[in-house]
Amino acid sequence: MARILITSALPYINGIKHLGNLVGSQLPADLYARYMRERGHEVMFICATDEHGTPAELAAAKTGEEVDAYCARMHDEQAKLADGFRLSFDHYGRSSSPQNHKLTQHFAGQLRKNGFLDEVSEKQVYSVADGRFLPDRYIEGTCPNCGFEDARGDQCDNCTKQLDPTDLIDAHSTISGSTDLEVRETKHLHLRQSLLKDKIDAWISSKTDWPILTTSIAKKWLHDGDGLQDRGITRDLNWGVPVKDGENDWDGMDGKVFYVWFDAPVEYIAATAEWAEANGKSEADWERWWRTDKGADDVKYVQFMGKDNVPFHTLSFPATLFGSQEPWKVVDYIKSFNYLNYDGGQFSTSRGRGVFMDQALEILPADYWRWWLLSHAPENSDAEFTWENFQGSINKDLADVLGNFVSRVTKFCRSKFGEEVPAGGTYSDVENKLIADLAAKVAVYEGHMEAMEIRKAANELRSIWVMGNEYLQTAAPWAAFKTDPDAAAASVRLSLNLIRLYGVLSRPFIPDASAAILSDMGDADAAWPTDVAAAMGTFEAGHAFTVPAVTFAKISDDDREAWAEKFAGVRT
Ligand code: B3M
Ligand code: ZN
Repeated sequence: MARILITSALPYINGIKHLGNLVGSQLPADLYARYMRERGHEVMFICATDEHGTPAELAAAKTGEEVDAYCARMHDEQAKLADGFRLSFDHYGRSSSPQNHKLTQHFAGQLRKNGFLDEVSEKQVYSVADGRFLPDRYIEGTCPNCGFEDARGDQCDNCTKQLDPTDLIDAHSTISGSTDLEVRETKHLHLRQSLLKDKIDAWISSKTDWPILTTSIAKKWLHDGDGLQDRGITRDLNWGVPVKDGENDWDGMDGKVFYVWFDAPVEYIAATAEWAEANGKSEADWERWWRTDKGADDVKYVQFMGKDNVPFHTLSFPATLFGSQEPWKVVDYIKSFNYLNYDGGQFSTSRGRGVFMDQALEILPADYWRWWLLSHAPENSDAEFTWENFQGSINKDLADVLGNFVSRVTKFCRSKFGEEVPAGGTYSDVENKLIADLAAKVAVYEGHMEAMEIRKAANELRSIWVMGNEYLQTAAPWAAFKTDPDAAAASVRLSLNLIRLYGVLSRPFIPDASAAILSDMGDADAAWPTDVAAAMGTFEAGHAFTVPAVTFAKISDDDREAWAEKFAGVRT
């Protein structure tokens, strides 16, 4: 039994996330967490809302709420949706928590003590029209690296380069659109990432098993151009973690807060401390996940995120942890994702384009979305959501293959033998071969789940479902029943065990449907089939079940068209 720490990139607080966000980190992280728990490992699965920065301030200003009230409300809303999608976090924290304030200030103090912070008098963009300093995200312009015209002040979404606002060409305020921008002097803290370049470089190079998507982005920013740059980690904002050196004030830093990307990853740790407090645990209980001097040396730490978050997790956050010169756990594996597009364009929060988490749950159960999103996860390239594809996958995989098998077998059994596993007959070569084939395929499925090869795992699971229908075609118990009822009984017995097996294997992907199937089959707590042959003999003659109600309803053409139209515009 291993100990596995899993974190998903923290969703920004400002607004409901869309399905592209969901499949880019939280949902695959949940799949992995569920699977690892199934296999008996000790899992700590952490997520939180990322609550600082200007986006939160401006979103609150829009609704007329105080920013802390806005964040509290939106946190609850996002937590409810996470629950709706059955994201099985051990804790869903808040980056505005006291724990995160304390830890973030602690890291800054360590970095200062160890010589990794510079106090720099910095030139900052001031918008005369807006009467304020403009934080990164409120300045847009052309990327000096790739020429992309809508690059943001902190990062180019096109080439992923981390930027400073003054790098942009033709910069303008996104608040007023004004180009009347002045550069004024103010003091800020810089994290001297460049001093840690060799250490980070050696660390990344040692990660030979990481996805190419992850290491290629990291290496690009380590080696391209001038290499790893020092980065400003403070901002002139009211909302955020006040700049302090541990618990002490910091000269000349009044009114400044840490940059949201400095405190957000620290929240992975702080949220685990929040978990401890919320559950009546001790400091040692969370430290054993995070401090290698306190038990975390045998933890496997896996992070999930979209590709745009990779630079911060491979360079900036490790720089904070290494620079602290304290024994913090650093990530062991980073699973990153490309983008999911929506019907010929991008999902977009700011433009309200696509399907958002709340809307999705209003029209269909979570399992439908989980299955489609995970089986189409944008692993090796960008993927695209279309309503046709969605309808096709759901109707085929869930309704025709899995749902139909469950329903045919249980209904046939009820009509001929009643709602209990029938006695009589023995498994023939056909059944024994099926069991052997299943065992081999389950091993392949487990390998893909272990390796976080999500599409491959979904494909394997689907092909395991298909085997049931193929078997039914061959064994044809409805025909056998007339001539050899014992053979029919054996077929049905095997098929009922197969439904149970499907229920367990499918649980990480479609937890609600699996739980309903297993409960109807009279084995709600069925354990993972470590021995497939033995698992296929679990239900013996006489075991009672009830025919599950419709497990998956098909999506009609009318529904599809109505939804395509409903979600064609922008969300207001
Ligand atoms: N909130 C960006 C995003 O949601 C950011 C991730 C923080 S992870 C520490 O894409
Ligand atoms: Zn660029």
